[in-house]
Amino acid sequence: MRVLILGGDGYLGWPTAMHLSAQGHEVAVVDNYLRRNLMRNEDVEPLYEVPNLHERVRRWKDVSGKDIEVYIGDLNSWDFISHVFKEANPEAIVHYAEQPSAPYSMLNRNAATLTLNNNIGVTANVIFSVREFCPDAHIIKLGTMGEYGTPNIDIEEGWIEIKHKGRSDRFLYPRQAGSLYHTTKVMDTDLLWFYVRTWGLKVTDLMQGPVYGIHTEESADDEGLLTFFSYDELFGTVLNRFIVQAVAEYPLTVYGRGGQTRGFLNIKDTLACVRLSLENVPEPGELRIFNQFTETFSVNDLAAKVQRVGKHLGIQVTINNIDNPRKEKEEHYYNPKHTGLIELGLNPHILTDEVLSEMVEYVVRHKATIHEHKIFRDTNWD
Ligand code: USQ
Repeated sequence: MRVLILGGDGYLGWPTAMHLSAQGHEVAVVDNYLRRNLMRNEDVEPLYEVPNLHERVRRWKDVSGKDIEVYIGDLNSWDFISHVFKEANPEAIVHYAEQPSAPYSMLNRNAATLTLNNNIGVTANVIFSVREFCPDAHIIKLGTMGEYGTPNIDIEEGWIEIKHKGRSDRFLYPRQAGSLYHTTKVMDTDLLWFYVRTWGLKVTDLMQGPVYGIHTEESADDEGLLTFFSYDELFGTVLNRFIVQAVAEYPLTVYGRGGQTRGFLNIKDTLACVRLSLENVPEPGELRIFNQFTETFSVNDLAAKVQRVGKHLGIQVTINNIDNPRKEKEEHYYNPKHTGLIELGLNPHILTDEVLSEMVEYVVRHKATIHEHKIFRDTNWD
């Protein structure tokens, strides 16, 4: 398939581009380096430098023999996005092109408006571009499990049947996000659902949990193909952060009581989930929603695992319960369903001690470039 990957420079975007290219799809990537710029502006560059998209694509061609087209520009600009869609004529669009950080969205008013304008604006432009240039194309949108929040009932896979005064109907499962970033994802879902109903678009919305991991199959032959590895408070996800903290012998930053529970997945499974969604196309007029994670853990569970693995590797890991900078429940019920992607054929990579050890050992090689001041800066929801 001809696939356009929006946000193709990101933590997930670049590995997805290589994975789909390796599987024989014709891939083009689009990015405006928003995340790179935000990381530089906020002084939170990742653990090691990664080459720009043009260089990444050259390296990929060297190891795989396959071409990936690159477009650099802002998808919020109609001139730019319409040029890209006309030229690439995609059959599927993987939409990652969003400001991806919850803490960044809560930093200040500028960060909040950037998140709102970028995330909602790009999603709207994607919808209008599909309608105008490729109405049969399938939009695969990266949403987040955080759209649901942590309700005191089971979380269904996108939809819920509600019985009320003797009648019943099917609705989007209630959403109640915990940050402005997560709220923009709720707004995206609403926008997509409106245009699915109105224009009969084909959409898959992937409610993804926090991702961990560094290596994917496609990055095995050249370290220059590795994705960003962020460990800072703004752009690093919790398990990646804990691994770097362990290596730096910095006490693990468990926020509050640490009972916050989320659905996690290995970056390799993100790629598999996106490919399975791509290769199993929904019907026109269908908003298909999958809960994209493989295992649930509390923050305390993760800290204990990292501590145990650290001990085996001769690293003494300490855990520090610090005042929670976020507004979130620290102990709660959490039982989200996640069968849709398994039914499509997902074969999960489980978080074993071996997987954790490999990550720790890789980070040890980069210990010299860990900067402690990036680890915690107390970005507060207040
Ligand atoms: N946490 C800590 N200590 C830390 C960092 C995080 O205790 O040093 C806690 C947070 O308070 C939260 C949980 O760990 O309860 C997860 O935090 P996170 O930073 O790994 O994840 P989050 O901010 O929710 O966002 C990440 C990605 C985002 C994605 C989301 C999926 O950055 O793009 O949408 O995971 S989910 O969490 O399911 O909404």
